[in-house]
Amino acid sequence: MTAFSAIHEEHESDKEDFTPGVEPQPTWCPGCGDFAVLKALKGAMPELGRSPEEVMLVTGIGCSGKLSSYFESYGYHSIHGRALPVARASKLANPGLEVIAAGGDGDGYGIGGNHFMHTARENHDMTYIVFNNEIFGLTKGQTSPTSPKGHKSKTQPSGSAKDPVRPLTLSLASGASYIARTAATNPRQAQEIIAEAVEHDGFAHVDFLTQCPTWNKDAKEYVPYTDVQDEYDFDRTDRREAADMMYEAETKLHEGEVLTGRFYRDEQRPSYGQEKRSTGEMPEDHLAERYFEDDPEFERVADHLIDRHK
Ligand SMILES: Cc1ncc(C[n+]2csc(CCOP(=O)(O)OP(=O)(O)O)c2C)c(N)n1
Ligand code: SF4
Ligand SMILES: [Mg+2]
Repeated sequence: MTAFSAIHEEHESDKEDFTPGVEPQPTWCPGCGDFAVLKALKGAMPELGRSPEEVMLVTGIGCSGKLSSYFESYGYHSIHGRALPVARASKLANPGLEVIAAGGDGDGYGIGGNHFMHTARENHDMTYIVFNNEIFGLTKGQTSPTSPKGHKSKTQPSGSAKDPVRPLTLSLASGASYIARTAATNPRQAQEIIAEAVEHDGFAHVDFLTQCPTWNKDAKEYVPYTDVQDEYDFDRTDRREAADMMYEAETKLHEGEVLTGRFYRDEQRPSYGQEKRSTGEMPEDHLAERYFEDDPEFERVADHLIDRHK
């Protein structure tokens, strides 16, 4: 196995293979929804037959950004709002990696909103998990782009005057080809959705509702939740029907009803990489391999990293 052919080989892995030797225990607060994302991700990977050396996890900054420290794989803890550009570069350089980006609502829908919009538009083949706790958690509870109107915080003591971002609608309008919402209180659905998102060829966006009991005490625990597939009759391959369903879910979230599930899927649209390779704009051989295949020092380091996981 080389650094460029790790993926698609047969693997038997266990969720414990994704627990790192260094910092195996997350330092999130008791009751934090972020634990559920880690659990779902660790559960989905063996289900898909993936092993740590096949995965690149890129995170932003926030409590959510710590995910890459607690998950064993290639990882990159980037800067606030910039997980997606790093994830895109990783996928372009080595399409043989399963690339996952993750970060908070402030990170992805606020400061990184521009990257979110264009990564979706270009349909880069990756999974993007947004930990949506409706506040800035790490910096102690300030109002975020998804905080509901009227939400009181240190930055908005009289209550937020602004309507929140509609993440699912924004994602659809931008061009994501797989869009789902799940919740920390719904672990089985969360694992299934993450597995589906990782398998999807194209930009897969998962809005993951993660309660923050420390700084967002007013927030709901995101229960009871309803799975839209069970309760609503809509065609998730139809943009208009998906858009209506998303609008309803986003409106109801702040009225106390949590609608989760799969909202949109487009299997037909080629991913950025597929499109570029089909027009000859991108080489068939991996860019990373092109630069490093003749470099003995790179090979030595790559082999060493891979040996660690054998
Ligand atoms: C460029 C930049 N601006 C601001 C900050 C300060 N900062 C760190 S985390 C954070 C907000 C995190 O909120 P969110 O993305 O929702 O993640 P959470 O902690 O809620 O998981 C901010 C504003 C920073 N690190 N870098
Ligand atoms: S501050 Fe909130 S989001 Fe951060 S670890 Fe604690 S509970 Fe989780
Ligand atoms: Mg947040």
